[in-house]
Amino acid sequence: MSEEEDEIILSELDDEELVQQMFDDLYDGLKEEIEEGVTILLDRGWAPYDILTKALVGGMTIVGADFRDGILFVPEVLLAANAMKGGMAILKPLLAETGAPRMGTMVIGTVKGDIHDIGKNLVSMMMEGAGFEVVDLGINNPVENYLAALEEHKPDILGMSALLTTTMPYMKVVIDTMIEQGLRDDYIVLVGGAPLNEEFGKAIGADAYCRDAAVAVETAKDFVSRKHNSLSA
Ligand code: B12
Repeated sequence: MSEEEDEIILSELDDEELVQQMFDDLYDGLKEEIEEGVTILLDRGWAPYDILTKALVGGMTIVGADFRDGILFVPEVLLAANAMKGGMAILKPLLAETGAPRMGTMVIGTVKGDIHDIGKNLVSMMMEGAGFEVVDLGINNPVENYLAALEEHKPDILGMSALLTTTMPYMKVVIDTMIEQGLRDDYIVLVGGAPLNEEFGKAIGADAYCRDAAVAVETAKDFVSRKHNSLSA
């Protein structure tokens, strides 16, 4: 890093400059700077959700584009992901602290062969903030993990995440196994991840594909209230 960059004092930047600087810091994988930036924006009255979407997800979108174009490589992206997680950790309790009424339970995990977890973690955070209890199975989950968690936690919703075109078909393996075991209709199945789309969600037999965490929350609320209404009818 050049001396000039060393001298940037984040707290002296206005909001717009700070967000731009956070994009750069995320790109450079500077976790402490990202944590500082998040704290400054919180002190300035920014809503945790806005910091998450505008500063962190916004920065990750730039990283994603340069990774796709071969400008960034796995080690750099891992550092950026680590910096993003540092910022997310500060926001997590704040997003969960909304005092929302209990909505239901969700089991969520990234499918077998896939280690991407930033999007899944974001969905978990937002769902918790909306009043759902979330059981997070982490990454690289074979079908057995999902089935064991369904059995143990009896959630309303099963959420699966996949970021690779090579791992997204595994979601169908999980759903087909649920069908074979007569379990499919007991759960609302939501799927997500950058390479998916609505058509894919339908084709594999999910209840819905959600393009981002905010849509996931709205969709989950909608399905859970429909489920409760149909049970009480
Ligand atoms: C960060 C990253 C990594 C990091 C992951 C770190 C981590 N802890 O997650 C590292 C460096 C480890 C990595 C590795 C690899 N990656 Co990668 N990675 C990315 C990158 C740049 C960003 C993903 C991300 O975090 N996005 C930000 C989050 C917030 O968005 P999101 O994940 O889409 O999640 C949102 C929605 O999709 C939705 N959602 C997500 N999950 C769920 C689940 C449910 C239930 C619901 C309802 C909604 C939902 O809500 C989320 C929040 O809004 C993407 C680029 C991209 N455009 O996606 C490539 C990308 C996914 N990776 C890619 C590749 C190729 C790889 C590697 C194979 C590279 C390699 N040569 O080794 C490996 C694979 C490792 C593996 N086996 O999984 C490709 C995939 C191409 C393809 N078509 O399959 C991409 C698209 C980059 C590219 N264009 O080339 N990667």
